[in-house]
Amino acid sequence: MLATKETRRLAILGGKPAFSQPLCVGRPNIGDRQLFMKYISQALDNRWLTNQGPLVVEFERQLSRFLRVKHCLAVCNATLGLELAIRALGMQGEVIVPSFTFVATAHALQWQGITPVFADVDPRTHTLDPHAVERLINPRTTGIIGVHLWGRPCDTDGLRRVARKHRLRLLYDAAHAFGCSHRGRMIGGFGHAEVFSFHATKFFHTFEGGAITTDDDDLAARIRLMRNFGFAGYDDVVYLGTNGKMNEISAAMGLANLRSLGDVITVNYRNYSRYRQGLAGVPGLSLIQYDERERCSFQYIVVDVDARITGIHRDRLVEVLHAENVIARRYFWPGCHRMEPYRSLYPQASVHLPQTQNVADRVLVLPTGTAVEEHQIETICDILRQAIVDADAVRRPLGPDPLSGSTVDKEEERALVP
Ligand code: T4K
Repeated sequence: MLATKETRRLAILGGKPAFSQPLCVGRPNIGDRQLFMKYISQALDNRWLTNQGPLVVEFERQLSRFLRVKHCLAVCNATLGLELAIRALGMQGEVIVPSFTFVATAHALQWQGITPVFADVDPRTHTLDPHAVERLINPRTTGIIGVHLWGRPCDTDGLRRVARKHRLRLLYDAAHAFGCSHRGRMIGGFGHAEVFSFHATKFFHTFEGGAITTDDDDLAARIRLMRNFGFAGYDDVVYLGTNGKMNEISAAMGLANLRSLGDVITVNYRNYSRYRQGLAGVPGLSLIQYDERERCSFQYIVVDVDARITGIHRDRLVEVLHAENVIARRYFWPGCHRMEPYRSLYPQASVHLPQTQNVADRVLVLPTGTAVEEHQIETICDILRQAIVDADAVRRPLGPDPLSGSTVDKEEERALVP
């Protein structure tokens, strides 16, 4: 039996919650406030608040330098950034994406009448499996969108090989991968373009925001036009466009947060190490690892739960943690293909997605970032240990475990009947 450091009654079993306030995944990191206020003051003095103002221009300049890419285009959020990049790359018909991602990756396609075709992931890396991608290619396929999930890089060589062989456009959703490198090269420079998210819940943020990066001059020129309604001059609209601009307040936050980037990553790494120690030797729980030879933000603490060993399903552990005020998340359960409109539109998608369903059923994301203290991490690890020790007692009030996600559910079963 597993030893616990201190036996306290779990809140789910009637004990007092370990935390009086919710401890969330995605609590924003706040950098240098004074610097942020200084930039805001500048923007107000300038009376220049949006439309490619001086702070956005400076922000883009610093980002291109940091990411070592030719073009960096700041946008109002990554979802719109994906939509712009998809359209500017001329993707149409069908585009292959993972289902194991935030739903925005798929929505950015469906929103503009392009069919997202869901390919399976590699269960070790949680990113697109190039072989699975290749099996889904047909004459309607025009592109591939890989997602560097958790900041861990896709198999960029494998995807490039498939894209080249079939003359497909290759875009990366790098929403999680700001500040990360792959084989010594910063993410931002792979594929035809990459899209970052700077949403408040990302370790580096601009309240809302994002950026598209590319080394392709023509593509950058098209996106620049599209981002601003297609305006080439005061009265001169030369292209179909939308409003994808970043404002000066967001750029101010970005510039201030760039200065604190190193400090935040140090805290994230400290937290990751604490979790690694705290969960070491807990049977059935394994922390996903980052390659420490590369640059990495360590912004997601992702635990794989093997319920056959823990004796308690991932979903039950989430309930245990929520009762303690630890708002752990099941990102990205149940997979996009099981969310609307995809669930109704493509009811047979799960046939190709055994690994996605398996991984989505096991993964647990825990709080980290500058809002989380080391002693709180120790407590979270203790709660998880204790839940496993008390698995039988915990399962009783919560009822039977949920069915495995890899089981075809009734609706899907009906859809499969010819
Ligand atoms: N591609 C991928 C792979 C993505 O993960 C995302 C976004 C995108 C594309 C699209 O990027 P954007 O268009 O958003 O730039 C959150 C974020 O809203 C979303 O940006 C992010 N991925 C996703 C992984 O997480 P939710 O629905 O889980 O957010 P929510 O509102 O539950 O917030 C999470 C927790 O953060 C809350 O429990 C409380 C805390 N929080 C949140 C905010 C906004 C705070 O403490 N303060 C705050 O200001 O999606």
